[in-house]
Amino acid sequence: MKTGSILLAGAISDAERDLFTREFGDAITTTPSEDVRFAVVWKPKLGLMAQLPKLEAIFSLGAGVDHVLRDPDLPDVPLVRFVDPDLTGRMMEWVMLQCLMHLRRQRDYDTQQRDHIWEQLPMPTAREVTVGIMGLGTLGEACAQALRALQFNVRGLVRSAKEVDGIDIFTIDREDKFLAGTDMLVNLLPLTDDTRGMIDASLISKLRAEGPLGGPIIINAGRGGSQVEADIADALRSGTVAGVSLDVFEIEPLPADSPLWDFDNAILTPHMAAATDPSALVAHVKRQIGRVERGEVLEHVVDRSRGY
Ligand code: NDP
Ligand code: OXD
Repeated sequence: MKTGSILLAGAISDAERDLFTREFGDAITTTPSEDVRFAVVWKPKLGLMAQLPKLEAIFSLGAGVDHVLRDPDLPDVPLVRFVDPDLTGRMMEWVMLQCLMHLRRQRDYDTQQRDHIWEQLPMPTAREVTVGIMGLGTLGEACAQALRALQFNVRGLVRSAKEVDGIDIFTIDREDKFLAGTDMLVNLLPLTDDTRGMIDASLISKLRAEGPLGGPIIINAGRGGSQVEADIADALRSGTVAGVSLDVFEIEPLPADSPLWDFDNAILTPHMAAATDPSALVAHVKRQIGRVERGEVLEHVVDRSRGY
C-alpha cells in the first residue's frame, strides 16, 4: 500500500503501533495528510477525520464507537467497529468472573482469609439467581449463553425483539418487568442518547430487592456514561445494592477521589474487561482493508442513525 495511507490516531499503545507497522510497513503514519485512505482510531481528536480528504473508512479499535461518533464533523465514510472472537471471549471471562465473585461471596471470603477466619457462609446456587443482561448483541448474547451453561436464569433486555435459546427476552417497553425479576444486572449496552445515564437511582429502585443475594448486584462493562456514579455510591452506602462490579466509568481513569474506590463490596477494574490482543486488532483491520481493495463490502459497519 502507498506510504502514509493508514493513519493511527488517538490513544494507540506502543505495542499496537509496532504491530501495525510490522504488518503494513510504511503505509502506517501518525501524521494526518491527504494521502490517508484509512484511519484506525481510539478516541481520536475532534475534527481530525474531517481533515482527511481521501478518507475511505474509519476503523474503531474497539467494539464501542461512541468515542468516534462524538465528533460533530465526522465525514460520511463507513465506520467499522471491532468484532472478534478474542474480544468476545475476554468479555465472557470477565462477566462470568464477576457473576461468580458475587454469587460465591468471594469478597467475604477474602476478608475472612485476612482475619484468619475458617467459616462457611450461606450462599444460593446459580439456579436460584436471575441475571438480567441489558443489550443482547455480539457480547451480551455470548455472555447470556455462558451464564446459562453455569445454570443461572438469564433474561435479556433488547431494542428489537429476537429469540435466543433458553433466554427470556424483554423488549424495552417491558423494561420495568425485566428489572423487577433481576438479581444481577449486567450492562452490555452501547453508549447512545437512549442509554446515557440509564443506571440511576430510579432504575436501581426497580431491581428485585428481596432476591437470594441480600440485594441486587450491578455489573457494568458497557460504558461508564450509562451509569450515574453518585447514585451507585448512594445505593452502596444505603445497602440498596448488595455489590457492584464496574469496568467502565463516567470519567476514565476513575478520579482518585471517587467514593467508589472505597467500598468493600465494589469490584473495580480499569476498562480491561475485554482488553484485546493487539494482533487480533491488526488482523481485523487487514481483513477489512483487503475487502475494500477487492471491491467487497465492509463488515461490522456502524448504523449511524442508531449510534452503534
Ligand atoms: P452490539 O452492537 O453487537 O450490541 C448492542 C446491543 O444493544 C444490541 O443488541 C442492541 O439491540 C442493544 N441496544 C442498543 N440500544 C438499546 C437500548 N436503548 N435498549 C435496549 N437494548 C439496546 O454491541 P456489542 O455487544 O459488540 O458491544 C456492546 C458494548 O460493549 C459496546 O458498545 C461497548 O460500549 C461495550 N464494550 C466494552 C468493552 C470493555 O472492555 N469494557 C469491550 C467491548 C465493548 P438491537 O439488536 O435491537 O439493535
Ligand atoms: C471496546 C472497548 O469498545 O474496549 O472495545 O471498550
